[in-house]
Amino acid sequence: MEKHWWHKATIYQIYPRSFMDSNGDGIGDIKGITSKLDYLQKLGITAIWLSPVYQSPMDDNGYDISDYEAIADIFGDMADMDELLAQANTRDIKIIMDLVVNHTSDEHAWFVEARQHPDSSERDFYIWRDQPNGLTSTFSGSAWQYDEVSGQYYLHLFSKRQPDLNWENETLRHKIYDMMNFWIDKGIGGFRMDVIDLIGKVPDQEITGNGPKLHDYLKEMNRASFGKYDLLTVGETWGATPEIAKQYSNPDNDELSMVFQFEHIGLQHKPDAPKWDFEKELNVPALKAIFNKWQTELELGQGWNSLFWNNHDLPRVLSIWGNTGEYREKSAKALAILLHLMRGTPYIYQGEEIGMTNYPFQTLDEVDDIESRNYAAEALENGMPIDDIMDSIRMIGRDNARTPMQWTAGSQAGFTTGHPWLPVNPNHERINVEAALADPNSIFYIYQQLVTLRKENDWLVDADFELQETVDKVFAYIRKTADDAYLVVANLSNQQQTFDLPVQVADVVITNTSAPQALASKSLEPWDAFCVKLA
Ligand code: TEU
Ligand code: CA
Repeated sequence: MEKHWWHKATIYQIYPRSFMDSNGDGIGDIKGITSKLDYLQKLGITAIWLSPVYQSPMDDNGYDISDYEAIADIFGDMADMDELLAQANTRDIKIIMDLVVNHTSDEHAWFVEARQHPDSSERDFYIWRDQPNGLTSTFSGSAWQYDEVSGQYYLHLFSKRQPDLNWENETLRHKIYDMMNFWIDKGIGGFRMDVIDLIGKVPDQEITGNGPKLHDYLKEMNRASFGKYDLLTVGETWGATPEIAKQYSNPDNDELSMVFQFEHIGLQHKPDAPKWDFEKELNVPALKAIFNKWQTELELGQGWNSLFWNNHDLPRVLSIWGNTGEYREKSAKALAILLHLMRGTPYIYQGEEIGMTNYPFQTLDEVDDIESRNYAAEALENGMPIDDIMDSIRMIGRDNARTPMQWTAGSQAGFTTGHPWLPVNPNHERINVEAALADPNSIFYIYQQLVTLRKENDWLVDADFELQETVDKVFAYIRKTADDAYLVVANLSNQQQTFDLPVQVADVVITNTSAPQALASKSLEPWDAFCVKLA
């Protein structure tokens, strides 16, 4: 299998609004990111996935783009972006841009023209119908918005201010490819592709994900833009199965490098229920089965996966699946060791490396995210008690991932000298970068060690995955090559668990406990996790 740089890379996701504010307006910005590159270089990551910084009315915090080739004023300007690229590249850190091309903002020039002039060529860049059908928006309500200028409805699978693009229109597609080449020519390291599985939609048949022309469009995009370069392209594909993931990421298919699939994340809510109907406890056996499927059915050379617990849309993993009390640090290390030693490219979401947690939102007016606000409005209308609504938002609302990065124990966690756009978590007094760097046993140094292990060990890419039979709450697997075998074990519970696997240890690779003792005693303390090389 041809190896690429991203097979051994670890990627760090930055949500620019919340990472670092350089000018005191309470909003993170590009200069703030540049000022923290030395920290990221210390962590050892190879690339940054930068959530959108383009011009936007910020209806969905930048996932509603009004100009793909301009920087939003609150984040800085194109000179700042060029400086970030230059400063990152001198540190061998690539910048992966967020490509949001399922939809634009309703303030994009194309949509303004399309809406005002129904006979314009831009009209067909979007999806207009005389009557709505049953399609609904992820952000609540119908996916069709009536527009009085033309008396038609336009499609928006997300907010009313995010009209879906019509990928059937060839002119539109080539304008997207031109924009992608504008960014490629700036020396970026690749693209994360927002809800890319939706661009093949067939609205009249109410088909949204995995539409019939989806892979044709991706092959055309590959040929017209990134295919000529060694870039990382990762598609956000909520509905992917291992078979579909092979279509996207088989090197012979000339589509993408890898996918973000979310089957494990689906365990955060009840089956076939909206995310707000969250599961209170991690179903470890189900988690093992999902990872076993993905690790074995996406065979080496036939496709490639990402590995993640967190992103800007998800609750902090410690709050929903880990422990935020006495085992906060130990559970964070266990989850990191378990995930990063599988096959795939790991993604670290800002603050995950220091064990940041959800935020204790008290009232609705503390909540910013349009998805949560629309959910709350709809749920209130349906008579749901505000306390139940706030329970859901506190556990699984997207703002939990978007509270400011916690740099110090000081004022506003060192994120801003002004008033932050979203409140800083009070626990920043003990959970912050400064404290983490000063503590050799911090979560940070486990992540740093995992990042280095991946860079230095081919087995992390090549070795096969064999799930081990264990008690429910223990997740154990062996990574095996022709010559070596590595055992990874994690007790994903607050209780002691038995673990009896007769093995000979040749070497301890990484651990948050005393691995040999745990193996000898045939029992694991809460959140014990380790990797050992087998004799
Ligand atoms: O998210 C895709 C998406 O569907 C998520 O919004 C997800 O369904 C939901 O958050 C689950 O809680 C991408 C971006 O990551 C997200 O931030 C954007 O809001 C969305 O697309 C629209 O661009
Ligand atoms: Ca700022």
